[in-house]
Amino acid sequence: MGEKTYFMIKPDGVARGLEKEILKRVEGRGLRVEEKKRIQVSVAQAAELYEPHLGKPFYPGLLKFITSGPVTACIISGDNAIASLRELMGATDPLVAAKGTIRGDLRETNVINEDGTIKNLVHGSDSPESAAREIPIFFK
Ligand code: DAT
Ligand code: MG
Repeated sequence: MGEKTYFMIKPDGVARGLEKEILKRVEGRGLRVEEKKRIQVSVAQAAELYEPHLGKPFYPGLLKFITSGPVTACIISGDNAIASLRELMGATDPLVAAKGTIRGDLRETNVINEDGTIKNLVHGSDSPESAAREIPIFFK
């Protein structure tokens, strides 16, 4: 069944010039890049995106990291797009992300920022509810 999901190449991925390589993997998976734009995430958008993590110890660092430089915001569509993209992304911690995943294959040596934030290259909605909530934060 066709689905849409919110996907974002985070500041570390953009800064390292990995957009093409990452989107090639997404398309190689049979998924479609419906929308794509290079943006600077505002603090308001960051707070809305990461609202489910409010109160966690890494929340302030998360906001700081995602607003630290340009990102590539995307809408990705396709069969089972949400789970398929999550599988392609790999585990949250790049050090344990499997080979063949974006986070596992493209991670840098030092994956932790000074404030403990994880540089894991990409974001993808984790459920249909999250996708429905996250897409309108970035695409009107
Ligand atoms: P994911 O991005 O795999 O969906 P998540 O939604 O649990 O993971 O967390 C959102 C982001 O927050 C994640 O990409 C990196 C950061 N993060 C999560 N857990 C963390 C932790 N224990 N320490 C530092 N940063 C963390
Ligand atoms: Mg998440």
